[in-house]
Amino acid sequence: MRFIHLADVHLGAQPDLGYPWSKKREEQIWESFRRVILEAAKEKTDLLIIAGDLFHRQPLMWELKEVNYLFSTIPDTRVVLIAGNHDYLKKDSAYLRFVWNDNVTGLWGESCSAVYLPKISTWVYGCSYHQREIRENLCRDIRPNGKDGFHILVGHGGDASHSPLDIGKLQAAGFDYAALGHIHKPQILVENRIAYSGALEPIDRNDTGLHGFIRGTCDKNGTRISFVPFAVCSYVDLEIPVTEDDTQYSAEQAVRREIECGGKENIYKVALCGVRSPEVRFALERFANLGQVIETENRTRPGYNMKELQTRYEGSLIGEYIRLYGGAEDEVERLAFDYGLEALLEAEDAL
Ligand SMILES: [Mn+2]
Repeated sequence: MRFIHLADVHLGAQPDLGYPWSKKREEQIWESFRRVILEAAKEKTDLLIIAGDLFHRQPLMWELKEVNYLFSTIPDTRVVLIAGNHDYLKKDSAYLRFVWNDNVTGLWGESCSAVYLPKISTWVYGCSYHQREIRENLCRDIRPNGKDGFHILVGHGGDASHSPLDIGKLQAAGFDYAALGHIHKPQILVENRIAYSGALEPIDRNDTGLHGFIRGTCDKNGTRISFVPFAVCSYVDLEIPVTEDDTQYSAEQAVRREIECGGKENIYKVALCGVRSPEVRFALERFANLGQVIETENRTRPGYNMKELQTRYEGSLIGEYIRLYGGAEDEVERLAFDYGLEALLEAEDAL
């Protein structure tokens, strides 16, 4: 039995609102979902599991129609989905009114229930959010029913206000596989047994690293899973080391080069680090125009020659300042010291 485990697609999300690429990102999320369906068709996937937050908010009727159309293109794949905290089942949720294709099952109950899929001898267990927050562990008491077939649990949550999980107990429950959603970073918690697929596409700048889905099989030898990178875009922490030889233009060139290598489709958080020449000024806003740059930060230190300064300014306010505060080891204190020294030297220059 071959399955694909997805979660946190967040259709309808508009990442990085206000940035020029926001609309494109919104479309990429839909497009990646469509590509997964094509992938399921190509791989002849038996079961597509969607572990919550398929939508970023309450789904609209036209959105469900689009999703259901895509499901109708894979009639031999059984689709099982639950609602998460973002697309939770409000009283009048369109999820409940919608008439789904034959191959689609929503586990909409507030507590765990199971559906049996005879063609693939598989039981799928799960429940849905009926409110934004759930403080008890929804999976606590659920066990495989002991009948023949594979037993798969679908769950959403894992933090204090969203169904906190007990991984040890979940493992002891004895499911062939637990397909989890809510945490956007993909992670295999127990090898071949319990995993977060992570968000299909990263949804905001905190979702750094690779994103995609989990592909797996269940057979008489057990369960095998692997993570499949699939997203078209990543948020990348880009650290640019500078030296005392660097200037604004040379640093810009380094950023350009890194973005070229890393992929222009990605979104970058640029941080300059290292020791800069005290005479160099970095205009951070200029780095934002070199690609899809969402953050810029200057973490460099000015490379003052302390000994030389102290000798030159001995007996003056600057010399005294260096003597008193120059030994700061804490990062924040050092930064404060640098600012102070810079201000004093500038004032000195202005005299
Ligand atoms: Mn969630």
